[in-house]
Amino acid sequence: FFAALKLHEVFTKIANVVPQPQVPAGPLPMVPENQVENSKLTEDLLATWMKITHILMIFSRYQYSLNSMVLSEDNVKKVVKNRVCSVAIHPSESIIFVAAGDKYGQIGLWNVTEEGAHVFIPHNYSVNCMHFSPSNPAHLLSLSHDVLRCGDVTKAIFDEICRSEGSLSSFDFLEDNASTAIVGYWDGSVAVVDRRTPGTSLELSANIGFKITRTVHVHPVNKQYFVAAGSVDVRIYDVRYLKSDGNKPVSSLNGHTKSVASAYFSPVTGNRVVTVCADDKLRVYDTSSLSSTVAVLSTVRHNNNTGRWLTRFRAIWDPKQEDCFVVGSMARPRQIEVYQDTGKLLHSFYNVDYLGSVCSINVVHPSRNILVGGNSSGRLHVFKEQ
Ligand SMILES: *[C@@H]1O[C@H](CO)[C@@H](O)[C@H](O)[C@H]1NC(C)=O
Ligand SMILES: *[C@@H]1O[C@H](CO)[C@@H](O)[C@H](O)[C@H]1NC(C)=O
Ligand SMILES: *[C@@H]1O[C@H](CO)[C@@H](O)[C@H](O)[C@H]1NC(C)=O
Ligand SMILES: *[C@@H]1O[C@H](CO)[C@@H](O)[C@H](O)[C@H]1NC(C)=O
Ligand SMILES: CC(=O)N[C@H]1CO[C@H](CO)[C@@H](O)[C@@H]1O
Repeated sequence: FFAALKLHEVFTKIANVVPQPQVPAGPLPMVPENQVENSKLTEDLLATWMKITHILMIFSRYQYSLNSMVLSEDNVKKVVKNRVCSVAIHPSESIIFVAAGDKYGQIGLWNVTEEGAHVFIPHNYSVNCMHFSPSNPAHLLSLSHDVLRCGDVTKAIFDEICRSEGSLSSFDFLEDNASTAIVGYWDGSVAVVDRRTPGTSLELSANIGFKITRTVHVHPVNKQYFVAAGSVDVRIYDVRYLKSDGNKPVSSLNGHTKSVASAYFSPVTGNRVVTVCADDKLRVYDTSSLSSTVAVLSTVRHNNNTGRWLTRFRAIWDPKQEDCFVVGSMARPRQIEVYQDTGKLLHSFYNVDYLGSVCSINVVHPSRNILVGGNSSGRLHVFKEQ
């Protein structure tokens, strides 16, 4: 109590010494204390304040990060011999490490901060789909027509996970630990792979009534659901109820009038699916509740006429941004586009000096601002923050 009393006395004394405020009530002009000497510097300071605010107001933080990503000469490299059919990026935060799979079975690995890329040939046919294992990125899984392999750097082996008579198109993990996966077949069916069972055969092959299955993708939260996309069909199934025949979808994503190149769930909630269709449309569906038919949220006209020499476009979500996806483009100058799920074009990545071709296959780093685009002669282009 005495200490508090003392303190009170001290404050009263100080208050008596400090001069009374001279500032009038009401609005005051924003002029600095020693106006005459520093007027130019003050003007600059206030202009800077205005400018940085303006940038923040017209661009979201996300757009700001997209704008900061650039392509330099060093970050373009031929990594595989032929057309890029798949790309994967290692989740490392310090070193940019990418893998590209090509049309004739090559996998190129590239440490982007280094000169050379190194080519391996673990497949006989096109490498259609590739992912680093989410729980153990020492494993690079790669799928070609006849086989799914796991490149294990700790053993220096491209092991075989499953071998198939039918022709495989794509795969995705059913769990983060990558012990089971769903695979799609060009003949339309899908199958489950369980790595814990011995041998390299598939567990269950299921006819889902598709003519073609090009992509399969597992829901990020409810991992029993996967979306399959093929000719004009895009449907969501529950893997727990798959049987060899007579499978009924949980949901259908209707409206496609030509063949569909890809369908992927949004990365955090799975509340959206984006599709690319040969009818020149990108469609975003609202999959927040999985009723038998789900509604289209937005449609974007998008020239998909890649022709026979280029890989077809696949729109992929930015894993860091639940509502934005990335897709190649036929527009000139050559560019890679970023859209919001509302259909709004947010950003175009281009560089007239170093991006002179169409990038059909792209991948975005899970935590850093890095985008990798692959073209049809084995070249990768890495846009990154400087
Ligand atoms: C990759 O590049 C980084 C930066 O130059 C270097 O420190 C690292 O040793 C390289 N790693 C390999 C495996 O070449
Ligand atoms: C790749 O093709 C060669 C030549 O046709 C064949 O001998 C080999 O068995 C094939 N490899 C695999 C893994 O199927
Ligand atoms: C992988 O995860 C699933 C589901 O969480 C679990 O049932 C399974 O035992 C795990 N497998 C391994 C090898 O850890
Ligand atoms: C791929 O990119 C490289 C470098 O940007 C370019 O020289 C090459 O012509 C491109 N390939 C195709 C098929 O457009
Ligand atoms: C409208 C249109 O030109 N659609 C094209 C989209 O791309 C596919 C495949 O390249 C073509 O077959 C379609 O004609």
